[in-house]
Amino acid sequence: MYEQMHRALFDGDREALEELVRRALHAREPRQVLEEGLLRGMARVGQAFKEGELFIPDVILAANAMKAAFALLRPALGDRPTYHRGRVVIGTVRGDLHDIGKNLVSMMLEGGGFEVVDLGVDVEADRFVAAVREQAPDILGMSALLTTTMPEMARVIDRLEKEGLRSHVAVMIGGAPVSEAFAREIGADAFGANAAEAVDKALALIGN
Ligand code: B12
Repeated sequence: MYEQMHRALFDGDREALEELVRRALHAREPRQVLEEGLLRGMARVGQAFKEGELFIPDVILAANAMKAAFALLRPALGDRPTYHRGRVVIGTVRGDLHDIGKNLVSMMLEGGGFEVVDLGVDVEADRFVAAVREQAPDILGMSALLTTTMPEMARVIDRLEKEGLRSHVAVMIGGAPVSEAFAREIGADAFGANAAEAVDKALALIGN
């Protein structure tokens, strides 16, 4: 069944993927469907893109199918009784339009009991700063998938410092090219390698 999901992602076949996810949810754990079905499938799409087997339009179709499948999984993942643990403002940094990972992190954080304010993609430093001022989140999450947009994370942290807001919010960063070392280098408080780790790190940051 997971193999079929990977195939549907490869083919960008949204309807087939949705149907497979609906069926899987009767028999499997939602978290397993997410990890074994969708995430592993998307990793294979990424690999095929890198090797020139798939092209950008294929990846966009796969991404759209993935989004639709997430939407079906979301209620199942968030089904457990949750309570308000803290607020997270999250976004993909300026110049970067990748949002699949960020959306997944948002979804898992919500499932983990956090209130999430999602600023979307291509978010300017000014907007991050304004959101921290207005929403007073416990955590600011930033995502970057391009090596060229990673420095934008440092710029946002600088701006928070200049505005006197840095001590009011913990900063957590992630995205495929981002690392623990980079997080330390730019003065972020945490790095999450994947959505599950993002939840663990967020809980640690708020002292849970
Ligand atoms: C899908 C995709 C696209 C889609 C994006 C669709 C969308 N709505 O997101 C499209 C086709 C639009 C696209 C465009 C481009 N892309 Co692209 N894309 C990818 C691809 C194949 C998969 C990314 C993905 O969604 N992965 C699945 C998710 C679940 O994983 P993730 O994003 O890593 O997120 C996880 C963790 O990183 C972490 N995480 C992520 N964010 C955060 C945030 C926090 C706070 C935390 C704690 C954790 C966390 O948790 C997530 C869940 O587990 C990658 C290849 C790859 N292997 O990453 C290339 C890739 C990122 N793209 C790349 C490139 C070059 C581009 C383009 C420049 C291509 C072009 N020539 O136009 C454009 C740039 C557009 C722009 N300005 O942003 C390169 C980047 C190379 C580099 N070193 O910078 C990659 C690596 C492909 C490659 N090997 O060349 N892309």
